[in-house]
Amino acid sequence: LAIESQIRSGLDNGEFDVWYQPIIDARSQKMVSVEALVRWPRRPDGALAPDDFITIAETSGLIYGLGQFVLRRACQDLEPYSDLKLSVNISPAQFRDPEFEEKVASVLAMTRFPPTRLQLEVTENYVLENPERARAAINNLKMLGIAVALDDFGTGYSSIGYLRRFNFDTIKIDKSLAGLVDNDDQASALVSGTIRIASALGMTVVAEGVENEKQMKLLRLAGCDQLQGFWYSQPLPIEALKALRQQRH
Ligand code: G
Ligand code: G
Ligand code: MN
Ligand code: NA
Repeated sequence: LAIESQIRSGLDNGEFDVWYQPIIDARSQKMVSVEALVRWPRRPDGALAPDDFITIAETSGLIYGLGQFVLRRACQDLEPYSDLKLSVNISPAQFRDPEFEEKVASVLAMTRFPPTRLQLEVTENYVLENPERARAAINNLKMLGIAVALDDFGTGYSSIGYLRRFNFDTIKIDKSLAGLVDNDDQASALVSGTIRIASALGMTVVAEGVENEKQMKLLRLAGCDQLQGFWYSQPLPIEALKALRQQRH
């Protein structure tokens, strides 16, 4: 409860930040997109990990306000950089709001951010929780021109079947799987099989958690379209992202 009320006052007092991790085109090695990641540099006891406060925000209903904040801030920050797409994480709880799609549309209108530059990342939990609502929401978003990505693929029950049943534009192979390609043959086979199937279904394939050159090369060779990870960059504040973008343009 203590953290809950701190999140609430943190939102009121503008304590949250949004950082951006570059997503790199595997062929050109240029930055083509960024993933928005919320940060809370909380005083006086230091930063609290997003995993922890997002869980609390989800169970307390504060995720609606936090999610709106992240989307609005990210659209505002990225609007001027028309060569970059923007990918934003959405909690399953946010989709329970029947007006979710309308709220996204109104943030886009308010920030003048083109829907075709926005992608929303959802995890399979979201699809499992309410498949009918998931299908409808994904289709509504796509009708607005927004892309939808299946995040964290390779954790949990991740099934190839979801790729077909729901019209995901993008699949993001989780770092716990993609990060093994340089030293685990089974993981490597799983990754290349996933890439082949997703590509055949017309999806963009992104590998997360790329931490070294060998992984980068193996994932590129296996057919990943885009790469993301510490090998390229940590998540960065908007000013640092702007500086890096000049170099990778
Ligand atoms: O950097 P990293 O520690 O940011 O993120 C930890 C986890 O928190 C990841 O699973 C990530 O998807 C999630 N996360 C980060 N930012 C957001 C956000 O704005 N909304 C939601 N729902 N999840 C986020
Ligand atoms: O769950 P999701 O995929 O949205 O979470 C992204 C998380 O992965 C963030 O916490 C981000 O900081 C972290 N991350 C990004 N790149 C790397 C990487 O190369 N290695 C590791 N270990 N984590 C990473
Ligand atoms: Mn993500
Ligand atoms: Na992930």
